[in-house]
Amino acid sequence: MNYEEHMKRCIELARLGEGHVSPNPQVGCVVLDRYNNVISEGYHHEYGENHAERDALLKLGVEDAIGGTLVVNLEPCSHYGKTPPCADLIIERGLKRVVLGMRDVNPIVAGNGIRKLEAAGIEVIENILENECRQLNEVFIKNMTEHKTFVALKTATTLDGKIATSTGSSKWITSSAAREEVQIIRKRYDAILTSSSTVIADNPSMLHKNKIIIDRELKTDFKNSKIYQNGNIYIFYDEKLSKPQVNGINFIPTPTILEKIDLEYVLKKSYELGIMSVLIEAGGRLNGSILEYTDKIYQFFAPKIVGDNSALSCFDYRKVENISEAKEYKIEEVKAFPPDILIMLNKK
Ligand code: AOF
Ligand code: ZN
Repeated sequence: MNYEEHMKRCIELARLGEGHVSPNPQVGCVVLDRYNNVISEGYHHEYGENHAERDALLKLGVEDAIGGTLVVNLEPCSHYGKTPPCADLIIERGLKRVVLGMRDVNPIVAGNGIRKLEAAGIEVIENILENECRQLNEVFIKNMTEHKTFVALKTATTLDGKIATSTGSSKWITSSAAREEVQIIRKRYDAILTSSSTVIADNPSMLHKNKIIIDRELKTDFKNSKIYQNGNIYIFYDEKLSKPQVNGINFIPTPTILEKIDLEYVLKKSYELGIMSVLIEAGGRLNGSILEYTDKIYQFFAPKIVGDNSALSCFDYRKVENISEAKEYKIEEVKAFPPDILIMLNKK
């Protein structure tokens, strides 16, 4: 039996929960009867609600899944959390086989779900489309294993890597299809993160439920900048300044290193605030300085060339002499948003 097609469907179902399940993983599930016909599907819809396996099994009569197979992208849980253990329900419903994409990295579960199922005589098949399943839950994996916020970065440039001309003219480099995709990418992350320079230069709205702004010298206009008009706002500023009082804005005093905000502190604090992932949308200097903490890059390219050495670059923060000092990435995926393209890269 080839379970890959069913696992692909699990991943598709899991993605329906994107933007709603953080800090939990995205999980989808397909149930097959004893003749391998699909009889139910489910996914984790919302943080705190039923897990994917429970969502799929509760749609069936109590005897429907006897002798069947349950396919799921993550090891079924074995703990009492917001809901009882999925492994128990799978056993109760009489399934004979569980096919999974990856073991859970949550230490409370990690292997215990599999042990529980096997102890009940259920066959467990592991690692179906494991890489795809890991990719799907890269944020959850980083959170669980490193206790750190996942950092993604989006930039949109010309072929020569420019984000604006030397006068700051940048609207628009990419076309509408690419810009619509950016809205979708934003929803994937718990917060967006930008700098005072971007707020002052572009006055963007950056619609999102959580916005982090690095404003060391408290230079932005807290009353009138569009970015402050909605969402939860967190402003990181130099701890040596006195804390401003503006309704609805959280000002976070931050240590500096050589007159620059300590980015590691910003990310650590964000994690403590429950922000499990951020999307950086900023200019060349912040993009460059935060690269060392960046797990993933979304780079849109428009088929345009500025050709001006003093135009603003997307990563512009240091002097490099030898090409061997260049940071290297792995291309995960390339997608067309005509006339532009998107390259998704992960840390090597
Ligand atoms: C989910 N959805 O479909 C599966 C999860 O706090 P709880 O009770 O919701 O448990 C969350 C943990 O359950 C999560 O960290 C992961 O280890 C496991 N599996 N979680 O949110 C699911 N299958
Ligand atoms: Zn569960």
